Amino acid sequence: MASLSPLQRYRLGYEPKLPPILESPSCLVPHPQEGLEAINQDLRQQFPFTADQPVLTFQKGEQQPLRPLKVGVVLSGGQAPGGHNVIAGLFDALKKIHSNSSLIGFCNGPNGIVKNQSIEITEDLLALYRNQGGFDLIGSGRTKIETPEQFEAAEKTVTRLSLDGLVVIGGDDSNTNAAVLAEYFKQSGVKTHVVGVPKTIDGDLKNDYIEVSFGFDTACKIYSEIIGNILKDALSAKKYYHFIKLMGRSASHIALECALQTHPNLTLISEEVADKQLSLKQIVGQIVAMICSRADNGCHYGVILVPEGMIECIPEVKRLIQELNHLLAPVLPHARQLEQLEEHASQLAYLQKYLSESSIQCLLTLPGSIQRQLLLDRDPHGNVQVSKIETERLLIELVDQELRHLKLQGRYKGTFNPQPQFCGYEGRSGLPSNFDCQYCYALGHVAALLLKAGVTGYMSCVKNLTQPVSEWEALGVPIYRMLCREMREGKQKTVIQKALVDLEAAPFQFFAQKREGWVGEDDYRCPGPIQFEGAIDITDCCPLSLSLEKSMARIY
Ligand code: FBP
Repeated sequence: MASLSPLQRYRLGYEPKLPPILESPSCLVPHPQEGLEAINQDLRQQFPFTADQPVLTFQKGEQQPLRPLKVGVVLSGGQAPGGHNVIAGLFDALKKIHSNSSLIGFCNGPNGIVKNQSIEITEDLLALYRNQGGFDLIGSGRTKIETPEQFEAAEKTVTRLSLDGLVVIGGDDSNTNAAVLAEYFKQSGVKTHVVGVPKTIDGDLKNDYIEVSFGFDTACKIYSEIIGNILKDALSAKKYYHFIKLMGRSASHIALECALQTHPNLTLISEEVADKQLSLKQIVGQIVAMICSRADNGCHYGVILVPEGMIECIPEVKRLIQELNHLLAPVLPHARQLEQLEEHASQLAYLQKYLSESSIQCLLTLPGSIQRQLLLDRDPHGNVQVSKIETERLLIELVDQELRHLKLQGRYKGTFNPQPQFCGYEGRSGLPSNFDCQYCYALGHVAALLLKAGVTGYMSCVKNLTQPVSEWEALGVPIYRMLCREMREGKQKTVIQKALVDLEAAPFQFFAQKREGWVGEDDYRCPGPIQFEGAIDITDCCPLSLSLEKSMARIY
């Protein structure tokens, strides 16, 4: 464990509030308004043991004599602030169930389950991680348990450790994996029950039962602080255009929330790009139009937010990426042959033989540095690493070209000094906001209580999050109910569908009403750093987009 700053040390002592139903002895009962009619018949065959289960809610109950539980926990995927508090909530709830309960942490993600690498999480160890950011207590990883050998290895591990339960803290893929693992253990007669917890800063694990995934709130608050500061700097210096790329692999929830928090001059939303089928030229045209209209008013500065996943939503780039992924798959010889060609021009000539005319045209319009990223920066499956493409630099280069062109024609008289920025990893491991500390602590409790009740294949859920913690509701929801069949990489797969920004819903509609004003008005807003002490509407507030969804944003 590294040294702690005074604030980190202070936060160790923070006591997250719990909804009253999780404080007192409780029992689980089927949710009165939730029947089984929503069950998807196609999926039922894949989940014969865990399909027909009800949504569960909590009721006050009698304290029963209980036995100790031995539970494993794993962190899966990218970091999200609050992960340590899920573990703390789980640990504290297990100890309340029985003081001899124990918690085993699997190291470095699901691979720790496959390889049986684990540590016991004790009170002393956990005491150094309460309310802290990061996933460094046990680490995380992106391995998926999918092959028959991996399933067998997982079974061996949980059996050898004699686990009553396994808690999987992860995003859509990891929770799908949790449902499959629950079914596999049940079919194999293994006693270990599996419960999932919804995590991802991207905010795209969201449905009727999950109002927001944990980590989204803190990450957006960290990014919004940075953006607010940049806006102030832009307004003071009046000389730079900042192009800020924001994390969010598929959905633009982060970009939308940050735009609502800070009011930059232009925010691109991937879902709108996809919906309107905007070409790269049209997107560049929008930015150029904004810069020209501001220049007409004597403003040669501004801020533009760009979601990380947007590049894949631009129709012609999407087609190009799909063709490249197909062509450069490891089973084919092209990737190796391409790497052997030293000259970039020879690589382009090679590709010309295999890519469609429109994709070659698209590739040639991109700056050389982006072309190289598309061709060489690939994951082990041969796929383009979309999140690594520097979209902010791509836009800067294309906007610059267009402005030079307009200048030559005498249609633009401004100066364009661009600054690229990326808000990414710094948002994933910061000190969690009070909202995430409390939400995660409650999620950990719900996970423990679901395991105590002996159910499997469930997701820990907490709702009514725009209200004070005392009014939060706890639920156990069969993960199965969130699953669907979807085509991914040319194959039918069982997945939890990613929740993209809904262009009809209140957060986007509100943004759409306001954004025209933000182009010229400099209505910049500085949320400042996350506050842990002070007025509760500043310290404990939830994401603005969530408040808007529930139509109760007071801020505007
Ligand atoms: P999860 O969906 O696993 O929570 O991760 C999300 C994310 O932070 C994305 O926003 C980003 O594109 C990606 O992880 C980066 O992944 P990596 O850590 O592998 O660079």
